[in-house]
Amino acid sequence: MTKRAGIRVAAAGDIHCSEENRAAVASAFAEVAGGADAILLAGDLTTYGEPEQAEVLADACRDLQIPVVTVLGNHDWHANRAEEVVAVLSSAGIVVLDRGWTVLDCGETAVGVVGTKGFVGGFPDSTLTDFGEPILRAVYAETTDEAEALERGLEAVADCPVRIVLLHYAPTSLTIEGESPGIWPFLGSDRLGRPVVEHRPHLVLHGHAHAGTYEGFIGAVPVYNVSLSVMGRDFAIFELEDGAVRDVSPRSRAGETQRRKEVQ
Ligand SMILES: [Mn+2]
Repeated sequence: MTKRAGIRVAAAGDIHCSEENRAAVASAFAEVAGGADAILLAGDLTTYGEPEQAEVLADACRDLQIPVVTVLGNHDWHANRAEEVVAVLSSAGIVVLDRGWTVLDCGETAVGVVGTKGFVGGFPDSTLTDFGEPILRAVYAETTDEAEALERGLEAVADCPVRIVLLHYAPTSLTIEGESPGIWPFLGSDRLGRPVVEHRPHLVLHGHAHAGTYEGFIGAVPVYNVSLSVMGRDFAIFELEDGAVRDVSPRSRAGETQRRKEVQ
């Protein structure tokens, strides 16, 4: 690896592992690990949340020499076996953040990663309010809890020279543009973006919106939707140095986008 000043993180979301893409996932991870200091995954690691599908990702990561940090996505909950999925991933050394945070030691740079799945709730003009039936208010409260966890995590890593927020659901509508407006309330919530406004991490990553937009921002903070089908490549690569973020991703590979059209 050539010497460089900043640190490099590789990021991807909505990998949707299963036996069908085992070989492709393994080769993509082995390849990217040679040019990155860490891999960050924005959830929907599996197709339906089966532990056997998580094994595919675990096998791709087990022998890597760089840290892999992830959050879960809604797909990883579908079989209601999330605890087993997390156990499989953890056994391979993957750090699963759920309303949590971790500090990675990347050479001489401490990288604080604050991560949680996030949840639904919508954006201005399409927001779910805290009103009415208990079950609907419970949905609202779940998003509140996710946002508060981001707040706590960002406070915890405030002293890290590099701070990154990792989500599955979108914290801004800018990176879901391209999706049908009718489903925006299910793609994320701007309430997840409020801790970002206040704490100004260097980089925010999310997935989930497969037909969304790659690049957006919250205030001055860059936000990237790293869903595979948005990127049309296996990973985005970001270089972080002196508070600045540079997208140094390789060009997309022709033909990969179509192959990855899947439901959210
Ligand atoms: Mn999803």
